[in-house]
Amino acid sequence: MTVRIGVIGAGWIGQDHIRRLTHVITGAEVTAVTDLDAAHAAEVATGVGARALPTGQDVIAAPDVDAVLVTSWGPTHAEYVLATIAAGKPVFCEKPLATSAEDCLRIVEAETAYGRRLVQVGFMRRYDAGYRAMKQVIDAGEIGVPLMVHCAHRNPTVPASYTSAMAAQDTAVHEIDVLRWLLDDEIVSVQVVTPRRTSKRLEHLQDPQIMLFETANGVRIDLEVFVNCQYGYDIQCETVGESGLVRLPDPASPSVRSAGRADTAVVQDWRERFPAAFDAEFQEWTASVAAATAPTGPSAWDGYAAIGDATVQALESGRIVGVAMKDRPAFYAGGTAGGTAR
Ligand code: NAD
Ligand code: ISE
Repeated sequence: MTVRIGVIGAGWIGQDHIRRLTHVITGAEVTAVTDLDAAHAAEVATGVGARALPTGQDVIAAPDVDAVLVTSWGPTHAEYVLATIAAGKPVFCEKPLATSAEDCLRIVEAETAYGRRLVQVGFMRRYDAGYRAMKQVIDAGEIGVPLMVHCAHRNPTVPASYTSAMAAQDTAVHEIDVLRWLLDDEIVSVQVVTPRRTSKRLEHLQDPQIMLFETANGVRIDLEVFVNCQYGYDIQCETVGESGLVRLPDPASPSVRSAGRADTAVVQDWRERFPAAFDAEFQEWTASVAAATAPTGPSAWDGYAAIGDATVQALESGRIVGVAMKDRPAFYAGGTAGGTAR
């Protein structure tokens, strides 16, 4: 069976996933596309032989759409995910699942009431070979019990629409998700420390930020979020255990020696950094839709657990803020990860 997919939002990642679904993975075709910019949606749709539809609701209702991909702006995700659940169709939602814990919980409740998992969240790092190798090392006990994790999440620049709260809601969600999965642990408190601000930022923005998390098992995590670092898209993670440490590898890149220097390029964005992870994520999701089985990747519950309300409060108050999560419904039992994306 070829899964017919409708896409809501044809911006950077929408177009990249449309390319992936059309040319890279097997078993999927894009049949419908919408975007606030109708002319742009028409252009993107024509490029892959799909229809352009006026709204997201039209995409969700379309009879030639078996499953929905939400790649619009974060604040619009909840509305589309809820409407797709109501239509009884599977939905892959790029991160964040929603921009508040309240909206994430509405999705969790709607999916639980529907009685079957329909939602997968785009936390693609769980599919990255480097993170998977780290998890194997930790799970095998090779570094002993994890004690500390040092992370950095750096982007070269961000657009003017990026706010200080998005450092938590849009950027650090990746680390919160992947650390819950790596450590099989939950974040219980957070503090945000604000260093001197870079001059290479828009006036409204606190950048960088240092987020200090504590987990239920007492692991301490420091995460530097620096979204105007200028030099590249740089994701670092080092887990220190009782008897060793494991460090996330950088992407393979040749070292070039020329003119008296040895240089290694730094990738510039998420497309260059995680291409294989995105491909694996979509191949597995498409297969689950085709088989009419529950998605195997990060769930709506994982989307809720990663959302950064407490981190935003910590930034705004300057205090240590406790993370008050609801009890996980039995519906989402089975660890902090979805399924095979462990
Ligand atoms: P973008 O601004 O390039 O694209 C978003 C598109 O959605 C725009 O074309 C916009 O017109 C459209 N849109 C907005 N609201 C809409 C609505 N209500 N209905 C239809 N279309 C709408 O942004 P982007 O970089 O492509 O990011 C999109 C989403 O993907 C965000 O949630 C972002 O966090 C996520 N993302 C994830 C990763 C990752 O590493 N997994 C990387 C980039 C972006
Ligand atoms: C963006 O939306 C992503 O998901 C990128 O992976 C992340 O690095 C960036 O900070 C986000 O804004």
